[in-house]
Amino acid sequence: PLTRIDHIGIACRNLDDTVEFYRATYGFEVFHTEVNEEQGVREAMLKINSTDDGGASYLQLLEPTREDSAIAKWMAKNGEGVHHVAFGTADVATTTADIVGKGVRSLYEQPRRGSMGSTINFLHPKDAHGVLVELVQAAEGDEH
Ligand code: CMX
Ligand code: CO
Repeated sequence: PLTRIDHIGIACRNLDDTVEFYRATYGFEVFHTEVNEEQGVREAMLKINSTDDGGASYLQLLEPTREDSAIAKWMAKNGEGVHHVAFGTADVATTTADIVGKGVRSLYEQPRRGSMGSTINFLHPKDAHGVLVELVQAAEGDEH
């Protein structure tokens, strides 16, 4: 089952400027930063709250690292803004298979690496009422 909003993914042109906006405007601090070359992003995770499944909810600020990345292509069309919604699960492979069984396409055959050692998959926005959905299994022992 899906048990939390794990994060909301927000595309931005300049990560440092956007991090500073979220700090100065809302008081949200950076919890973690990393580069994910496979996804073509430099990202900052801002922790918003813990969740009752033992996990947490974050904002994920995403700056593209290359022009052919999903985020760069999306921003070329849409500009900055909300890019995807991520739901948390204890078992991303099983949850993805369950949802694929309901007729929704996943983007990957096998889960890939996400933020903070998590494993992730995505659901196609055209099968999900226009929302790109990410499914996230937190790293082992990484329940906050
Ligand atoms: N939300 C909603 N709809 C979206 C979308 C999004 N984020 N991205 C694309 N779409 C829609 C487009 O508007 C388009 O619709 P129309 O055909 O009606 O115009 C359709 O989906 C196809 O879009 P496209 O621009 O042609 O883009 P692609 O098909 O090449 O890629 C997608 C779309 C979802 C397959 C690609 O972005 C992808 O593989 N995403 C998963 C990986 C990812 O997003 N990584 C970055 C985040 C990493 C992280 O969270 O850790
Ligand atoms: Co994400």
